[in-house]
Amino acid sequence: MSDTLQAIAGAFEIPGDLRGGLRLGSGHIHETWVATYDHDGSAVRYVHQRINTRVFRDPRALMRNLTRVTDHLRGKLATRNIADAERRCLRLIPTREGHPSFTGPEGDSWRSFLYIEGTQSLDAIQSPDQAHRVAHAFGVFAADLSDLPPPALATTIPHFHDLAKRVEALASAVAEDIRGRARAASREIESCEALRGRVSRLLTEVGADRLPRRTLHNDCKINNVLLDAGTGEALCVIDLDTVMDGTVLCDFGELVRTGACPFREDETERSRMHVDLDLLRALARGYREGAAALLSDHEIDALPAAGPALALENAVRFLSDHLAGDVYFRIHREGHNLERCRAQLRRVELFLESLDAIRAATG
Ligand code: GN1
Ligand code: MG
Repeated sequence: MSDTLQAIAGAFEIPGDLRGGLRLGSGHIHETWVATYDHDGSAVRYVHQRINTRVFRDPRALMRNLTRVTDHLRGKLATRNIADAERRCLRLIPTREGHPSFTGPEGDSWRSFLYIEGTQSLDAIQSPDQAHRVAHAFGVFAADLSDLPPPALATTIPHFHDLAKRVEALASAVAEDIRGRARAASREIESCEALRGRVSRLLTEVGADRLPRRTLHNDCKINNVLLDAGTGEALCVIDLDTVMDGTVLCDFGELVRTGACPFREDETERSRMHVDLDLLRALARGYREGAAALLSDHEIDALPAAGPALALENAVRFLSDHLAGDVYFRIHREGHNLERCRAQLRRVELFLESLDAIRAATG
């Protein structure tokens, strides 16, 4: 077991002794462990996470947001009289001093959650029914947060979904080219530019800059919902770090980028890349039904622009990070961020090619 884990285990309000821990590998940002504790002879599992403070510069503000959001969601569950409410909302475990996070020996920030047993998350959607469930969970999440009492949540990452700023950052990364990678990525750099023009026109058409701003999840990747491993029911929305002010395009865009394109985020085989309109239709129906009366006609009409916009935003971000030397997204091999970028650029093209069908599927 890692010494790191051993060192922080005692800091949290967790009864029993640490027995072991496993590193979870799929997130791009934080470092996550699942740890087992022996509590009077029974095994209880917790999640420990080292917060990436290069990405989240103010971990205290981040944790204040999380506390408010999970308290609010738990209040909603209480009014619904649901038997297994504990499996439907993340439970933060405070430190022994009563703080939501712990500063470790190296000055790093840690937080802990109760592990929700008997659940799984999906890296690929298998059926329209699954798509509907996942999207519905994010829709309900948005509706539930629509009456979060003021003040507004802290902005955990400034300009997170600001495409113009992301494009500017790419231009700087190209100009600086600190790893000498720009030449070999010239095709992708050009594609980003060309697609940016088309996506911007689409965003103007749907009046994206006039969309209402709401408290939204902002990172609705399909694997950010836990499903019951037995019944497949969508139980709990996770990864609440970017819950803050946003527009419906950010939520729905991430949903369709990850849920309607049934291939890996870093797929390299072009023939596998396609958009599944049945899945997209199910995602739209699920999100709209979950959000119920929340969305205005303007927001619903804007949904077709979401996929192209968010796929492009991610392409630009992956490419910038590739050029900057892979300092933001965790990579698993050389050139990984460039591969991710290419697969996002292909998503943008596919979405743009299917725009009429997408309009029909989201309306
Ligand atoms: C990151 O943390 P994770 O893996 O759910 C990123 C998202 C990107 C996504 C691309 C805080 O999400 O914005 O869309 O990777 N999160 C942050 O897969 O930057
Ligand atoms: Mg995330």
